[in-house]
Parts: sequence; structure tokens; C-alpha cells
Amino acid sequence: MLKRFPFGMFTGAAALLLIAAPGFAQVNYDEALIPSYQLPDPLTTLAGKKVADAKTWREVRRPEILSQFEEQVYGRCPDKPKNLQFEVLEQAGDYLQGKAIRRQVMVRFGDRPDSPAMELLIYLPAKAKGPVPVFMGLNFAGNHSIEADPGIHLNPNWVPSRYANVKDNKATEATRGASTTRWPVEEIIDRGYGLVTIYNGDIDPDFNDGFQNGVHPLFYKKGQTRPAADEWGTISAWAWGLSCALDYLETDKQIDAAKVAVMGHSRLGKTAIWAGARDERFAIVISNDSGCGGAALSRRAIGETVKRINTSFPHWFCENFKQYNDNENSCPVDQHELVALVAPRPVYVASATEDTWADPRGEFLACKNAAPVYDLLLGKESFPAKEMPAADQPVRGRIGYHLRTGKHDVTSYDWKQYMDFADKHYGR
Ligand code: GTR
Repeated sequence: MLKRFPFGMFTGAAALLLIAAPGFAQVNYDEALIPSYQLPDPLTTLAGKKVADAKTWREVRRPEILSQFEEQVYGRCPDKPKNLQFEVLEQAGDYLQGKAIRRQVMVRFGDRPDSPAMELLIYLPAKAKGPVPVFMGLNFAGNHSIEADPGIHLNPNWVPSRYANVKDNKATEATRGASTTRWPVEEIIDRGYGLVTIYNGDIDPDFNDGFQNGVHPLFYKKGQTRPAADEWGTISAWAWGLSCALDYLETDKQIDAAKVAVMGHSRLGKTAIWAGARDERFAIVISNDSGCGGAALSRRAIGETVKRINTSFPHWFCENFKQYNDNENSCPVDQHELVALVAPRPVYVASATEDTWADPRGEFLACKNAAPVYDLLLGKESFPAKEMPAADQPVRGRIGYHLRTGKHDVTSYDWKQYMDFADKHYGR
């Protein structure tokens, strides 16, 4: 069995349960070595009162948990800019032999021509009779990477060099369609959904530059040079960008903005859940292999840990989160409460059998431990699984979960589950 390491490295050292990674403490993959821990109870207020009704959840407990995630984990986001600018740059009505229309829209975070901006790539079913539900997710390498469509603008910004045919951190024509397997555009269109995607680096490039590029500097107070300890890191910035994108979708008459499912894979899965937790306009939240700092419980400290993620990616979370390096038990929240913040809206968490770095069991347990909040709000069982399901046996409650056979990725199997889940919850 392959063990996944960060930076795209793999090793076949399955026999070893404790594996030394260069420059870091050992990585634990052994359930027997998980430290003892107690999860914070999402249904007990900070004052120690049991939450027994929806009103107390909504007015007291939910805001408490949300503030803790803001202050201790991802960092507080600023209000959205009042002068968000939308500009439709391009539209075409004849994509996929006329089945789809394509639209590319610039959302500018300020009114100056050099204000940072993100570009939305939108595909919609051409023959829809009214506004359509959409899936929206960030991508890792530019909108042009999701589909081999020559009409998509080639992203001009910094892109990570780990992708093939990227030259000097710039996309080239040869990078078009490089991640099509992760974005089944035609299947999405055939099922009557639209797709909206944005390059995460348009909002904040994914490297640690002390928060000098991307959207952070737009909000610095006089003399401020980086976010304060409880202010937004890069994941919060990406999540905030998704909310700004939703502001545009609300103005697009061909999109049903009350049916936007926010979806993301891996670091962008962490982002999708945080976006959906913060912004209740997202109708459905989907986390694909999001792992540490996403759907996986931090206290299990198996696979990727808080210390490890804060060391490899010091810009993702807020500065306060570093206090919990090797100290997960003292964090006032754990990730089941992030899932619970989505309640009562449908939420789907997916894991993969070979993705032990992301702790599939920890992702399952986050769903299970979020379920009491859903059960309370819905007055019925929300997660029909007491034990972790076998591979490829999806659990389909208000909380959905599956463990796909295979590696850390998004596949058409994953997308099929997400579309079935959306169909079910939208009554389609
Ligand atoms: C890894 C990181 C994970 C996950 C992944 C990804 O290197 O350790 O937390 O986010 O990257 O986003 O692909």
C-alpha cells in the first residue's frame, strides 16, 4: 500500500507504521498510538449549558463555535469590499456541440484597475428552462487547466511549478486541460447542473510570502504589514473569495443562487467547508479528501498533524493556530464542529482508502460527531452510519460520507456521489 507524503512524494514503506520524514518528527499511521483525547461537545455552551433546542444552537452555540474557528484556526476575514466589481469578459453559446454555454466573469476586489481580481469560469446547460443549480469550487492551476477548451482564458498569474509544462511559475498553452479528470464538465452539464470554478491563486497565491500578494494587503490598516494573530490566513482568504463569487452568482439570472454547492479537494476541500461554515448562503457543502484542517479530527494526530501542516504551510491558517502544534487537546474546537457549523444544510465528506495522510477514519468520525447537531436541528437521524462504512459504500443522510477505493484525488466516482446527493436534497 502506498503512503502519501506532502509535496507529491510517495513511498511504499507500508510495513513501517511510524515513518520518519526528512526534517520532521515521525509520522504516525497506527491507530493504537493515537493519543487519548476528548472532543469538545458541540452541544454544550461555553457557560456549560446543554443545548437542547434549535434556538439556543442558532443564537448562542453556533456563534461561539464560529468565533473560535475564526480566532484560533483560520483567522477572521474582513467584511467584503463594498466596491466589488463584476465584468462579463466573454460568453459563448456553442460549447459541447451546443449543450453548454461558457461565461468568463472578472470579479475585482476594488475599483482601481490594478486591484486584485479573480476570474470565474462558468459552464451552464444551454437548454435549461430556468435558473440552474451549480457546483462551485476553486482549482489549483488556473481555469484553463480544468477543461481542454481553447476558449478559456489562460491564467496570467503566478502558478505552482509542480504542474507539468508550467514555465517560471507561468501557465503555458500546454497546461490546458491538465486536470480534466477532476472536472467532468460534460457529465455535470448532462445532469442539468452548472459549474463555476476559480483559480485559488487569483485570490491569494499559494506560497508563503508574508502576505504581501493576494487580497490581504488590501485590508491592512495604516502601518500593518501582515495579518494579526487572529486575522485571516490563506485558507480564509480563499473562502472569503468564494463568498465574493457567490455575490456575483446572485446577479446572474441563469443561475439559481439558492442552490450553490461549494466543493473542493484537499486544501481546497478545507476551504470549501470553511466557506460553507462561514457563509450560510451555500446550500450544500462538499469536502473531498480535505484531511488535516479540513474534515479530519485534529486530536487524532494521525497522518498529517497540526504541527506538520503549520510547518509545511505556515500561511494557510492564522498565527494563533500554531499554539496547537503538538498540543491539539488544548484547542477549543475540533473539526467535527466545523462540519456541524454547516447544519442543517446538507454536507458531504469524502475520503479515499489510500489517502492515509488525510486520515479517512478521522474524517468519518468528524461526520459522526457532527451528527448530534444535525439530529437536534432536523428532529431525525441525519447520519445513518454507526461504524465506518466499507469502501465504496456511500452513507447518504443529511450528512453524506464515502470512502472511495484509491488515492488522494477527485474522480468521476466522487462527482457521481455529489450529483446524486444534490439531486436527493434538491428533490430533482
Ligand atoms: C498536502 C497537504 C495536505 C493537502 C494536500 C493538497 O501536501 O499536506 O494538507 O492539503 O497537500 O492540498 O493537495
